[in-house]
Amino acid sequence: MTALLTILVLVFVAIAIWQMVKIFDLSQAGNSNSQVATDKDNTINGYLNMGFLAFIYIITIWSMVNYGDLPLMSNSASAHGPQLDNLMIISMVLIFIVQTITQFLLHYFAFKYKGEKGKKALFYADNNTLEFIWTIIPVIVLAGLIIYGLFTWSAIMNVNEDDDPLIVELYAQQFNWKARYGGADNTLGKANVRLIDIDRANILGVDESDPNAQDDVIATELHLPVGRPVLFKMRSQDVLHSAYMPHFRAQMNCVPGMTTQFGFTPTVTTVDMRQNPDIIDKIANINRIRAKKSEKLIIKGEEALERYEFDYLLLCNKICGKSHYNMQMKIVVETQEEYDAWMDEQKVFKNSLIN
Ligand SMILES: [Cu+2]
Repeated sequence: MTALLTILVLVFVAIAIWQMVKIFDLSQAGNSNSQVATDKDNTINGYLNMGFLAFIYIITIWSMVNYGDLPLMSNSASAHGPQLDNLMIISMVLIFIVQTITQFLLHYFAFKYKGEKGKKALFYADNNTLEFIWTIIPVIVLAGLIIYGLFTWSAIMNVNEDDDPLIVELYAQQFNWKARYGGADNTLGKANVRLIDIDRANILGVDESDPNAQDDVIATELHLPVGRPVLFKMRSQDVLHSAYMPHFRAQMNCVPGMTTQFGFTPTVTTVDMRQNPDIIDKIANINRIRAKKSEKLIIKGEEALERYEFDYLLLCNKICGKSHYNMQMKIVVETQEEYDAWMDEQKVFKNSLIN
């Protein structure tokens, strides 16, 4: 922060000096140095402008070589994930091509028609064919992208209730998540923040009189059986949060006072994802960085960092307060048997209350 402020102060001081020099120049009587650019000025600026174009291209290539390897971009873990990744990749490739060409044209024409003594601009009023072409091409491309996006969106958002999805409530509060399962009947009991009773450990405000609520299970880890559609019902206790499950290409706002929903089918178990070569590379890289940091920590007499192991995560993606960055819950995708075994260990709602 101090560094940023120092830089800002230096920038403002530089601007002030520059402005003062300009005022001084202008106030000189019998000013001989003209404000009109000479051919030499224009040529220098023309080449600087082309140099800037080269700089943009070089920095783009450099970024792609150094940061272009995004293993998570091609390893979605949900049934709809590949559709969304396709949409993303098509959009990015299109934007990249259009940007590369238009950026070049912008700089090239500025260079080609730079001011020169004796060169006069041609007055060219309009050309309907040209205008038609540069209107219709973006219209077709954009309409195609938007319609494709809308179809993808509705395919993802329309959860078929006939598939008997597992119903899970994601409950957001500053700054943690809880997952609530419907129990044997797969039906969530009614809940309302007004029913929260901390003294009795009813932390989600579940309605104790609702028969559907009795076998509900509240967990601090989100376990999902692989291959079964899940329908999430999101609630928030306090402010806007956003349930973000990047590996499953899922995100939905959690809004106080209403229930939102998002459904997906997990397709890869946590165990299988840990075996994925891209993920192994990524994790190895993270652990290399951790090992390097640990060396420094040990020299300082502090504890070394733990080895990192891959896990799916539910993150909060709305800045919701001071511990927002750490608002997360582990997601475990497992086989139906493992899921059932885990569920058997959980306490049902009616037995979790303090009387
Ligand atoms: Cu949050």
